[in-house]
Amino acid sequence: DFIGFDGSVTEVNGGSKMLSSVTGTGCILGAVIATYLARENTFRSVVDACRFFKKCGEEAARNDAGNGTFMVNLIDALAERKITFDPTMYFITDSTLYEEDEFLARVKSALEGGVTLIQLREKNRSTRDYIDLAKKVHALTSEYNVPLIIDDRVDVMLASGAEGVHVGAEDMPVKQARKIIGNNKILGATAKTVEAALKAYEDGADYLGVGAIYPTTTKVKTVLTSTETLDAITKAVPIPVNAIGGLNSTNLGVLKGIDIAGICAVSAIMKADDPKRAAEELREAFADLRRSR
Ligand code: TZP
Ligand code: MG
Repeated sequence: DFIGFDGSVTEVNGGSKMLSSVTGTGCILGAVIATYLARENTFRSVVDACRFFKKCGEEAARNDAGNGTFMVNLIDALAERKITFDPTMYFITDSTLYEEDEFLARVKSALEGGVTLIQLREKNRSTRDYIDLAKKVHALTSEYNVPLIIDDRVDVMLASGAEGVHVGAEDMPVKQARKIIGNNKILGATAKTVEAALKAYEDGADYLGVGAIYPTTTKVKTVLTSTETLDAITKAVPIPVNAIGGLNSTNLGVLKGIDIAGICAVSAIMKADDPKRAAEELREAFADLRRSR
Protein backbone atom coordinates (compact mmCIF):
# COMPACT_ATOMS: atom_id res chain seq x y z
CA ASP A 1 0.00 0.00 0.00
CA PHE A 2 1.10 3.54 -0.66
CA ILE A 3 -0.22 6.01 1.87
CA GLY A 4 0.03 9.65 0.93
CA PHE A 5 -0.25 12.63 3.26
CA ASP A 6 0.90 16.20 3.13
CA GLY A 7 3.16 15.75 0.12
CA SER A 8 4.91 12.55 1.17
CA VAL A 9 4.19 8.91 0.48
CA THR A 10 4.88 5.95 2.77
CA GLU A 11 5.02 2.42 1.46
CA VAL A 12 3.66 -0.40 3.61
CA ASN A 13 4.74 -3.86 2.52
CA GLY A 14 3.51 -7.30 3.43
CA GLY A 15 -0.02 -8.62 3.84
CA SER A 16 -1.63 -11.43 1.91
CA LYS A 17 -3.35 -11.65 -1.45
CA MET A 18 -6.10 -13.54 0.40
CA LEU A 19 -7.18 -10.15 1.81
CA SER A 20 -8.64 -9.37 -1.61
CA SER A 21 -10.29 -12.79 -2.03
CA VAL A 22 -12.93 -12.26 0.65
CA THR A 23 -15.40 -9.44 1.21
CA GLY A 24 -15.29 -6.90 4.02
CA THR A 25 -11.55 -6.60 4.61
CA GLY A 26 -11.44 -3.00 3.39
CA CYS A 27 -14.18 -2.13 5.90
CA ILE A 28 -12.30 -3.92 8.68
CA LEU A 29 -9.16 -1.98 7.79
CA GLY A 30 -11.17 1.24 7.99
CA ALA A 31 -12.27 0.33 11.51
CA VAL A 32 -8.72 -0.61 12.52
CA ILE A 33 -7.41 2.73 11.21
CA ALA A 34 -10.14 4.56 13.14
CA THR A 35 -9.13 2.86 16.39
CA TYR A 36 -5.48 3.75 15.85
CA LEU A 37 -6.42 7.36 15.09
CA ALA A 38 -8.53 7.51 18.24
CA ARG A 39 -5.41 6.75 20.23
CA GLU A 40 -3.15 9.21 18.41
CA ASN A 41 -4.44 11.43 15.64
CA THR A 42 -1.38 11.38 13.37
CA PHE A 43 -0.37 10.15 9.92
CA ARG A 44 1.87 7.64 11.62
CA SER A 45 -1.18 5.99 13.21
CA VAL A 46 -2.59 5.25 9.76
CA VAL A 47 0.70 3.62 8.72
CA ASP A 48 0.86 1.60 11.96
CA ALA A 49 -2.75 0.48 11.53
CA CYS A 50 -2.01 -0.74 8.00
CA ARG A 51 1.08 -2.58 9.22
CA PHE A 52 -0.88 -4.25 11.98
CA PHE A 53 -3.66 -5.27 9.58
CA LYS A 54 -1.19 -6.72 7.08
CA LYS A 55 0.47 -8.71 9.83
CA CYS A 56 -2.93 -10.15 10.83
CA GLY A 57 -3.60 -10.95 7.15
CA GLU A 58 -0.31 -12.83 6.93
CA GLU A 59 -1.13 -14.83 10.04
CA ALA A 60 -4.61 -15.61 8.77
CA ALA A 61 -3.25 -16.99 5.49
CA ARG A 62 -0.98 -19.52 7.19
CA ASN A 63 -1.12 -23.18 6.09
CA ASP A 64 -2.67 -22.25 2.73
CA ALA A 65 -5.99 -21.36 4.38
CA GLY A 66 -9.00 -21.36 2.06
CA ASN A 67 -11.34 -18.35 1.91
CA GLY A 68 -13.54 -19.48 4.82
CA THR A 69 -10.68 -20.47 7.12
CA PHE A 70 -8.84 -17.28 6.21
CA MET A 71 -11.75 -15.10 7.31
CA VAL A 72 -12.06 -16.91 10.65
CA ASN A 73 -8.28 -16.78 11.16
CA LEU A 74 -8.30 -13.07 10.35
CA ILE A 75 -10.88 -12.31 13.04
CA ASP A 76 -8.88 -14.43 15.51
CA ALA A 77 -5.65 -12.64 14.59
CA LEU A 78 -7.23 -9.20 14.98
CA ALA A 79 -8.65 -10.15 18.38
CA GLU A 80 -5.65 -12.11 19.64
CA ARG A 81 -2.99 -9.47 19.34
CA LYS A 82 -4.13 -7.70 22.47
CA ILE A 83 -0.88 -6.05 23.37
CA THR A 84 -0.23 -2.89 21.49
CA PHE A 85 2.92 -0.95 22.08
CA ASP A 86 4.29 2.43 21.25
CA PRO A 87 8.00 2.24 20.41
CA THR A 88 8.45 6.02 20.13
CA MET A 89 10.59 6.46 23.24
CA TYR A 90 12.08 3.14 24.20
CA PHE A 91 14.11 3.28 27.39
CA ILE A 92 16.56 0.44 28.02
CA THR A 93 17.83 0.13 31.58
CA ASP A 94 21.22 -0.55 33.10
CA SER A 95 21.03 -1.39 36.80
CA THR A 96 24.80 -1.81 37.22
CA LEU A 97 25.23 1.91 37.80
CA TYR A 98 23.09 2.25 40.94
CA GLU A 99 21.88 0.69 44.16
CA GLU A 100 18.49 -0.92 43.68
CA ASP A 101 16.43 1.85 45.31
CA GLU A 102 18.10 4.51 43.22
CA PHE A 103 17.71 2.36 40.08
CA LEU A 104 13.98 1.90 40.66
CA ALA A 105 13.55 5.60 41.44
CA ARG A 106 15.19 6.43 38.10
CA VAL A 107 12.95 4.01 36.22
CA LYS A 108 9.94 5.69 37.84
CA SER A 109 11.28 9.10 36.93
CA ALA A 110 11.73 8.02 33.29
CA LEU A 111 8.13 6.77 33.31
CA GLU A 112 7.01 10.16 34.57
CA GLY A 113 8.94 11.71 31.69
CA GLY A 114 6.78 9.76 29.25
CA VAL A 115 8.89 6.85 28.02
CA THR A 116 6.57 4.60 26.02
CA LEU A 117 8.35 1.25 26.28
CA ILE A 118 10.92 -0.11 28.77
CA GLN A 119 13.44 -2.90 28.46
CA LEU A 120 15.08 -4.45 31.49
CA ARG A 121 18.57 -5.38 30.35
CA GLU A 122 20.57 -7.49 32.81
CA LYS A 123 23.71 -9.33 31.84
CA ASN A 124 25.23 -10.44 35.12
CA ARG A 125 22.38 -11.47 37.39
CA SER A 126 21.40 -14.94 38.48
CA THR A 127 18.07 -16.10 37.11
CA ARG A 128 16.50 -15.60 40.55
CA ASP A 129 17.75 -12.04 40.86
CA TYR A 130 16.74 -11.22 37.30
CA ILE A 131 13.17 -12.39 38.01
CA ASP A 132 13.04 -10.49 41.32
CA LEU A 133 14.11 -7.24 39.72
CA ALA A 134 11.83 -7.80 36.72
CA LYS A 135 8.84 -8.14 39.08
CA LYS A 136 9.73 -4.89 40.83
CA VAL A 137 10.17 -3.01 37.56
CA HIS A 138 6.98 -4.56 36.21
CA ALA A 139 5.03 -3.26 39.19
CA LEU A 140 6.21 0.25 38.23
CA THR A 141 5.64 -0.02 34.47
CA SER A 142 2.14 -1.42 35.08
CA GLU A 143 1.24 1.72 37.05
CA TYR A 144 2.03 3.77 33.96
CA ASN A 145 0.56 1.31 31.46
CA VAL A 146 3.91 0.93 29.75
CA PRO A 147 4.82 -2.55 28.47
CA LEU A 148 7.96 -4.12 29.94
CA ILE A 149 10.32 -6.04 27.68
CA ILE A 150 12.93 -8.42 29.11
CA ASP A 151 16.29 -8.63 27.39
CA ASP A 152 17.51 -12.07 26.27
CA ARG A 153 15.46 -14.26 28.58
CA VAL A 154 12.12 -15.80 27.64
CA ASP A 155 11.96 -17.61 30.99
CA VAL A 156 12.40 -14.39 32.98
CA MET A 157 9.70 -12.73 30.88
CA LEU A 158 7.25 -15.56 31.56
CA ALA A 159 8.08 -15.74 35.28
CA SER A 160 7.81 -11.99 35.88
CA GLY A 161 4.64 -11.34 33.89
CA ALA A 162 6.43 -8.87 31.61
CA GLU A 163 4.81 -8.08 28.28
CA GLY A 164 7.63 -9.08 25.98
CA VAL A 165 11.17 -10.22 25.29
CA HIS A 166 14.00 -8.90 23.12
CA VAL A 167 16.44 -11.30 21.47
CA GLY A 168 19.75 -10.66 19.74
CA ALA A 169 21.78 -12.73 17.32
CA GLU A 170 23.22 -14.94 20.07
CA ASP A 171 19.99 -15.39 22.02
CA MET A 172 17.08 -17.73 21.42
CA PRO A 173 16.13 -17.63 17.70
CA VAL A 174 13.11 -15.44 16.94
CA LYS A 175 11.06 -18.33 15.56
CA GLN A 176 11.63 -20.43 18.66
CA ALA A 177 10.86 -17.53 20.98
CA ARG A 178 7.58 -16.76 19.17
CA LYS A 179 6.55 -20.39 19.44
CA ILE A 180 7.10 -20.38 23.19
CA ILE A 181 5.62 -16.98 24.06
CA GLY A 182 2.58 -17.08 21.71
CA ASN A 183 0.98 -14.14 19.95
CA ASN A 184 -0.02 -12.14 23.00
CA LYS A 185 3.51 -11.15 23.93
CA ILE A 186 5.77 -8.61 22.27
CA LEU A 187 8.84 -9.99 20.54
CA GLY A 188 11.71 -7.68 19.65
CA ALA A 189 14.85 -8.55 17.72
CA THR A 190 18.17 -6.94 16.91
CA ALA A 191 19.09 -6.69 13.23
CA LYS A 192 22.16 -5.18 11.59
CA THR A 193 21.47 -6.11 7.96
CA VAL A 194 18.45 -6.10 5.65
CA GLU A 195 18.75 -9.87 5.40
CA ALA A 196 18.69 -10.36 9.18
CA ALA A 197 15.79 -7.89 9.45
CA LEU A 198 13.69 -9.76 6.88
CA LYS A 199 14.40 -13.07 8.57
CA ALA A 200 13.46 -11.71 12.02
CA TYR A 201 10.25 -10.25 10.60
CA GLU A 202 9.34 -13.48 8.81
CA ASP A 203 10.07 -15.48 11.95
CA GLY A 204 7.65 -13.40 14.01
CA ALA A 205 9.38 -10.32 15.42
CA ASP A 206 7.06 -7.41 16.31
CA TYR A 207 9.74 -4.73 16.12
CA LEU A 208 13.45 -4.37 15.38
CA GLY A 209 16.26 -2.53 17.11
CA VAL A 210 18.95 -1.37 14.68
CA GLY A 211 22.36 0.04 15.60
CA ALA A 212 24.68 1.12 16.99
CA ILE A 213 24.16 4.38 15.13
CA TYR A 214 26.87 6.12 17.19
CA PRO A 215 29.59 4.63 19.40
CA THR A 216 28.11 3.81 22.77
CA THR A 217 29.38 3.93 26.34
CA THR A 218 26.98 1.19 27.37
CA LYS A 219 28.51 -2.26 27.79
CA VAL A 220 27.45 -4.16 24.68
CA LYS A 221 28.91 -6.37 21.97
CA THR A 222 27.99 -4.43 18.85
CA VAL A 223 29.33 -2.74 15.74
CA LEU A 224 28.26 0.50 14.12
CA THR A 225 25.38 0.30 11.67
CA SER A 226 25.20 2.95 8.95
CA THR A 227 22.16 5.16 8.56
CA GLU A 228 21.95 3.83 4.97
CA THR A 229 21.45 0.31 6.33
CA LEU A 230 18.95 1.60 8.86
CA ASP A 231 17.03 3.32 6.05
CA ALA A 232 17.09 0.16 3.91
CA ILE A 233 15.79 -1.94 6.82
CA THR A 234 12.87 0.45 7.46
CA LYS A 235 11.94 0.10 3.78
CA ALA A 236 12.29 -3.69 3.76
CA VAL A 237 10.10 -4.69 6.71
CA PRO A 238 6.56 -3.68 7.65
CA ILE A 239 7.16 -3.74 11.42
CA PRO A 240 8.40 -0.81 13.54
CA VAL A 241 12.14 -0.22 13.40
CA ASN A 242 13.93 1.66 16.19
CA ALA A 243 17.37 3.24 16.07
CA ILE A 244 19.78 2.59 18.95
CA GLY A 245 23.28 3.47 20.04
CA GLY A 246 24.67 6.70 21.47
CA LEU A 247 21.45 8.60 20.81
CA ASN A 248 20.51 11.69 22.79
CA SER A 249 18.27 14.71 22.38
CA THR A 250 20.93 16.69 20.48
CA ASN A 251 22.16 14.18 17.90
CA LEU A 252 19.06 12.77 16.19
CA GLY A 253 19.62 14.86 13.05
CA VAL A 254 21.36 11.99 11.22
CA LEU A 255 18.06 10.10 11.34
CA LYS A 256 16.15 12.77 9.44
CA GLY A 257 14.10 11.34 6.58
CA ILE A 258 14.44 7.75 7.80
CA ASP A 259 11.15 6.09 8.65
CA ILE A 260 12.05 4.87 12.15
CA ALA A 261 9.24 4.21 14.60
CA GLY A 262 11.20 5.42 17.59
CA ILE A 263 14.50 5.66 19.35
CA CYS A 264 16.11 3.49 22.02
CA ALA A 265 18.32 5.00 24.68
CA VAL A 266 20.21 3.74 27.71
CA SER A 267 22.72 6.38 28.91
CA ALA A 268 20.82 9.47 27.80
CA ILE A 269 18.18 8.64 30.42
CA MET A 270 19.89 6.26 32.83
CA LYS A 271 22.87 8.52 33.48
CA ALA A 272 21.00 11.83 33.36
CA ASP A 273 20.85 14.07 36.42
CA ASP A 274 17.09 14.09 35.98
CA PRO A 275 15.77 11.03 34.07
CA LYS A 276 12.28 12.58 33.83
CA ARG A 277 13.59 15.71 32.13
CA ALA A 278 15.91 13.61 29.93
CA ALA A 279 12.99 11.44 28.77
CA GLU A 280 10.92 14.55 28.03
CA GLU A 281 13.76 16.10 26.02
CA LEU A 282 14.28 12.93 24.01
CA ARG A 283 10.59 12.68 23.27
CA GLU A 284 10.51 16.29 22.14
CA ALA A 285 13.61 15.80 19.99
CA PHE A 286 12.07 12.76 18.31
CA ALA A 287 8.75 14.57 17.76
CA ASP A 288 10.71 17.45 16.12
CA LEU A 289 12.57 14.97 13.91
CA ARG A 290 9.29 13.44 12.79
CA ARG A 291 7.76 16.81 12.05
CA SER A 292 10.78 17.77 9.93
CA ARG A 293 10.64 14.32 8.22
N1 TZP B 1 22.66 -2.31 21.24
C1 TZP B 1 23.27 -1.56 20.32
S1 TZP B 1 23.90 -0.14 20.98
C2 TZP B 1 23.31 -0.54 22.52
C3 TZP B 1 22.68 -1.76 22.48
C4 TZP B 1 22.07 -2.46 23.62
C5 TZP B 1 23.53 0.30 23.72
C6 TZP B 1 22.87 1.63 23.62
O1 TZP B 1 23.16 2.38 24.78
P1 TZP B 1 23.30 3.96 24.75
O2 TZP B 1 23.82 4.30 26.12
O3 TZP B 1 21.96 4.53 24.48
O4 TZP B 1 24.32 4.27 23.67
MG1 MG C 1 20.68 -10.19 23.81
